[in-house]
Amino acid sequence: MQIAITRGVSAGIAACELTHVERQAIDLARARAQHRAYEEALARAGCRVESLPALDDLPDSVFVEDVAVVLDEIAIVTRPGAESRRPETSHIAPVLANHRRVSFIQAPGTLDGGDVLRLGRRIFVGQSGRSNESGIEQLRTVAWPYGYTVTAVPVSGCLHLKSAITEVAPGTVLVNPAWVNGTAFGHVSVIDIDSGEPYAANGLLAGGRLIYPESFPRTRQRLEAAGIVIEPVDVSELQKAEGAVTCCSLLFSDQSTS
Ligand code: CIR
Repeated sequence: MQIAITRGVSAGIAACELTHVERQAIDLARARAQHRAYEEALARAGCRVESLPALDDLPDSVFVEDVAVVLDEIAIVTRPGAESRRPETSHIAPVLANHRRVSFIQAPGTLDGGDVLRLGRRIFVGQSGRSNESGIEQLRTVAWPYGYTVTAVPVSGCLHLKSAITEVAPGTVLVNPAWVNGTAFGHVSVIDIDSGEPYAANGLLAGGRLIYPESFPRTRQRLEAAGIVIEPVDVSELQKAEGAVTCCSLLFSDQSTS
């Protein structure tokens, strides 16, 4: 059984951080409806969804992926690169403590969970505007005793590593080659996004299917041609906040039943 931790959309989402995206009005009611549908997609994929209440004074707090990295053995609460997001961490730490021993990234380290791609025992971390050398080194120190390698990967043109690459089937990654070099990830099969859909590399693998935005039909065709089963979701309002599908959950195995 997989657990998916989510958090409701903040009433303050209009004040979200934006780096590569122009600010547009976000329809809060629609964003919340889309988020509920996303939670339903996780439940259909067999996840037990732990839905946390919205934090209205923290605009980006729906993007729970960024505040922690959850391994089978330990949870690491991050120190997000955007200062406005750091108070989110004190809200997630006690929740994760119900599931894992918790450790913390300390200053001067910064790390966003959106930069952390785990492929089995190999962890790749984007050298983005949000995650720095100290944050990456601290993650390495915590994870290596459990047998994980941690490799820093250059990424450019996008917010996070997982804007540019995600795992879409076991051993298969979906890549935007304009933002990250797909050969940096060792022995994996690589599917390139359609170049007309630059934000299309972010999909969320859950329960053997891929939760994937409706807005990338051409890349979706490539995924389906590779035999990947798609669970489509409309996340258009969350995309205006520079979010995607991995960023709205923390997905990990329930160790109490395994
Ligand atoms: C931010 O800039 O932090 C938010 N507006 C978007 C975060 C999206 N997170 C993710 O893709 N992991």
